[in-house]
Amino acid sequence: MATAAPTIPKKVDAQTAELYRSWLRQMILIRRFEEKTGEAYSLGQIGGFCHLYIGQEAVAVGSIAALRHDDVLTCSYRDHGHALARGMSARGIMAELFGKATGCTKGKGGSMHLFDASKGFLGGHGIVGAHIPITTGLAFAIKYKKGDQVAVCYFGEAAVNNGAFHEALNMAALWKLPAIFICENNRYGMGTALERASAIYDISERACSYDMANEVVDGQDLLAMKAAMDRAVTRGRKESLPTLLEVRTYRFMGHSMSDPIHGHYRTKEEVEEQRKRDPIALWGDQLKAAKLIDDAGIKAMEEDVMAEVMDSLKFAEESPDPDPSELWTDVYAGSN
Ligand SMILES: Cc1ncc(C[n+]2csc(CCOP(=O)(O)OP(=O)(O)O)c2C)c(N)n1
Ligand SMILES: [Mg+2]
Repeated sequence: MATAAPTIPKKVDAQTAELYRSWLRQMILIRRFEEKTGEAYSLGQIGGFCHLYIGQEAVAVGSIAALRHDDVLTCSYRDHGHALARGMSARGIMAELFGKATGCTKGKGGSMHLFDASKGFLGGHGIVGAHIPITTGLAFAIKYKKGDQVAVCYFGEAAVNNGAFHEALNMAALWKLPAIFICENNRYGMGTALERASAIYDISERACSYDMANEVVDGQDLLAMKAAMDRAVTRGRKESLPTLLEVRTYRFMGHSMSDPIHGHYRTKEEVEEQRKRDPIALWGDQLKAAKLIDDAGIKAMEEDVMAEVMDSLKFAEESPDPDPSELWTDVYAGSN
């Protein structure tokens, strides 16, 4: 790892303590939300593809915590966690998964295409790597308009095999754009031509023939993720320079709902070993050690989160299907 792992300072003011607890709540929300998503999918309430983010929560929560509301981001189809971390409502996301009219894109996008321009959340993209050049374009637009926002792109390590990745990073480096490329290296890229896992390491070494700052980050460590992202955001805002973060993480579930958790291309032992570094448990333990929360506090948080998730489920179940005439409308017609 490039830098020593940051820890919670000895003295934390009340506002920071609240912020730290809110990150734990966000991660628990993503976890419980997706567990319910998995159940609803198995019951046939959710159709199409559905990729869970369980195990990777600290990446989205830690990095999005470093952003401003007017920054923009794109991500892959594994997008529920990023959308929740960005503050999109559990109701709007769950209804979208159910294909309902009240979903964040009126039921037109589904799991892989969550979108909310008002939050700078520009998708949810089903084509591996397609959103990487789009993000370079977003960063170009920011620089062209003399803004100080950053454009962030989350993608899996298998996207690095895509020519568009190299073009997009090359241009961002040459044009000195405020882009942050976050490679979520969860070790497996499924659904390749050979239908087998591609364990790919050292993305940074492969990718950084480009003139761009890069770091390898422990994605299960929330504070490490936040600190690396802070550095990348400062570089983007103050110097208009891009960054590549290769984040080492792991997904605890299968690639998608049709993929087994283990047995096919990874062993039960491997998954169990990785589960020992569950990002939620790690952050919860850090907060407890710093006496910023106790077991009763975590229990109350769990209950509060569960109420929010169950509310989103009820909302999605009771919401109407989109009217067929919606086939011809544009969710964002008239918006900028
Ligand atoms: C251009 C393209 N090729 C193939 C696919 C099929 N596909 C869907 S997910 C995936 C694996 C991607 O793995 P990775 O980028 O590591 O992301 P992860 O699923 O691990 O989050 C593939 C090959 C696709 N969606 N788009
Ligand atoms: Mg992967």
